[in-house]
Amino acid sequence: MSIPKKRAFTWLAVKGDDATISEKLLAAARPIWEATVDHPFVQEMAAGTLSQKKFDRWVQQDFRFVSAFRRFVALVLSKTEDDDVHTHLREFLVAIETELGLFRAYASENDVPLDVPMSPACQGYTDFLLARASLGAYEEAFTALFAAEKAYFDVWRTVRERSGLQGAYAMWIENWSSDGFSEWVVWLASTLDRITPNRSEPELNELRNIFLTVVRYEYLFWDTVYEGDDWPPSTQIDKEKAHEPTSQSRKAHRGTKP
Ligand code: MP5
Repeated sequence: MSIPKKRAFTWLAVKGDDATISEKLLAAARPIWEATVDHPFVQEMAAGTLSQKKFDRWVQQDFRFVSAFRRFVALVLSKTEDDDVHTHLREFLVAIETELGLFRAYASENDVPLDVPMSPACQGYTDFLLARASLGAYEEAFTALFAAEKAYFDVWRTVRERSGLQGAYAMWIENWSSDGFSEWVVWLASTLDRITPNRSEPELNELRNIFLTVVRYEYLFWDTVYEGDDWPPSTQIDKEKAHEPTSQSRKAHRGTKP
């Protein structure tokens, strides 16, 4: 790719002219990325000190996220006839169903309701993804997919590097930090690089904006489940519905998890 000497967007030069698009996007997002993989939720999960309440809030919101995310993935798939992309995204959609099964099993075992409203962050994030995949170009939607998956992998890989595969969260850590998931994320990066050659600076800048927005939402997602940020009480529609598992319904499981 030839880049004009006088650049309007300095991020293109972050890693030198021979860097791939995926490398440049990651370099542009580095400060938010570092804050995300070092978020207190991640630190406490790795240390085994994360409260059950916060973990369950993550289960609830991630279940809602993933349920919407599969529609996003299906929209990305609908934008291309690339055989390799079809093969990978179809397999990914099957894996997502398995993942939703893990959430359902945990929720039923621990009496954690899954029919909770999305938090403002989760709502904004999934709406952003669905809008990009509905209205944006294929490359834009694919950039958002790469960002979301890579961000999740790096968070869980960080937890794994710090804590190993042990304790109450081992199954969850393994799910998003396995070698298989690592290969999937590498494939996403190389496919993004393959489908975005010779882009103009305005087009690259749009990909950058999408990438950074997804990364910001990833940070916000962790922050929200950690802090318990919800819609302000006066804006809640169904005040009867508990957003969190009731202490009554949790009884016997408490002692076994952090
Ligand atoms: C993913 C996720 C990864 N589960 N949750 C958030 C907030 N971001 C990314 O998606 P998947 O389908 O679990 O790989």
